[in-house]
Amino acid sequence: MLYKEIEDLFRENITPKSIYAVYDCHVNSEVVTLGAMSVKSESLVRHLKGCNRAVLLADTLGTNADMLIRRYSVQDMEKALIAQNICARMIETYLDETEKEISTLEDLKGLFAIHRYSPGYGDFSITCQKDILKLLGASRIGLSLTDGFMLAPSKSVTAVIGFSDDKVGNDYKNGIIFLPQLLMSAEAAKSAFEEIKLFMAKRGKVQEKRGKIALLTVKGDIHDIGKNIVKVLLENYNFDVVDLGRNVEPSAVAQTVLKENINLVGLSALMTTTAVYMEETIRLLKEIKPECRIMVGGAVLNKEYTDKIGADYYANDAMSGVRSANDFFKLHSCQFAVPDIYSKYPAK
Ligand code: B12
Repeated sequence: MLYKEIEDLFRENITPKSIYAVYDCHVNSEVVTLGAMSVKSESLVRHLKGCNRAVLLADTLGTNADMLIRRYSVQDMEKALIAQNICARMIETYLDETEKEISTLEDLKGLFAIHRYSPGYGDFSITCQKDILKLLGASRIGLSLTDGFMLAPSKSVTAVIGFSDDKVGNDYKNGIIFLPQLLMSAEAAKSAFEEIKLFMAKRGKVQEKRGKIALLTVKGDIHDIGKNIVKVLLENYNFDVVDLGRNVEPSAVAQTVLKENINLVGLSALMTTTAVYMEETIRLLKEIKPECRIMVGGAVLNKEYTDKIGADYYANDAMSGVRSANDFFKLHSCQFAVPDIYSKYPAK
């Protein structure tokens, strides 16, 4: 009863306001850029990876909420605590409503939202509130900052919402679906693409392949779940994938690359003990076909290590692999002549 009474009082007296804007989102290995704002934050980079658009938003319950809480704090501590709780719930509900409104924007049509992320989460510094408020012109809804970078009025929230065209990838990242569903959706998408290809072939519209890629798990390693996901996605994006399987000798990779005139190779390694064979494979490929580029992935790797062993692209998930392949084939015309030396590197 008391709860309801206080809640009604807040509903009658508060005037929630929100302000938001859509920006192009650029994410490199260290920095996220949204409009005129650049943020160096590992956790934000991880969160927004794969997003091409992002929304900055600020919501507030307004000054009356603070005033009522202050009044209760002086008169009755129990009521003050209930009021705090009601406001926390109200601002979350209001944020959800704002988010619904944002998802209908014409600029974001066909894109899927990643859950909102606020300054103070991970290493996304609260000092960034200053830039967010400035960019949004948030003084128009009465928002300002204290010296300690806290929002005033206090029942206010700023956040970033990333948008990308990869629904399944987003849901996996958000913990809504897990590995089995990821694999099932990859298979479902593959079947759908097969149907589309058949349909187009019947109508005489065979889609041209976007480039040939050799893909494999390196010598000594039999883990191929990740590699297979990468394969399905690359094929779905119309790349021609030559799958060499798992536990593949460096010389066998070299032979295929020369024989099929392949200029992009994807290597997977899941164990520290097999990462060394990744290095060996890269060394051999650079020796026999210097123009060949190598993208690598697998849970044990990181960018620092893969730079050291001479990889050209590092992908921590399958979609990043697709993006690397896109970048590569955009940059390079792949009409290289077939060299005649592949017979020198027979598979063992
Ligand atoms: C499933 C699994 C197995 C399965 C493999 C089945 C299969 N067909 O792949 C089985 C049971 C056979 C197995 C065996 C072994 N395993 Co195992 N295995 C795992 C496990 C649980 C999951 C790996 C996985 O599939 N992840 C899911 C996929 C989707 O993720 P991913 O491979 O990283 O791929 C993603 C990205 O990395 C990226 N990616 C990956 N490759 C590439 C390539 C390119 C080009 C690109 C662009 C992107 C990309 O995209 C993918 C999709 O987003 C891991 C533990 C873990 N949680 O990682 C241990 C793990 C990898 N296994 C391990 C070990 C030690 C072994 C064994 C040696 C155990 C044993 N004593 O027998 C053997 C290996 C035998 C051998 N010679 O290879 C260790 C490795 C430790 C280390 N740091 O070296 C791990 C880390 C477990 C542990 N914590 O100890 N394993």
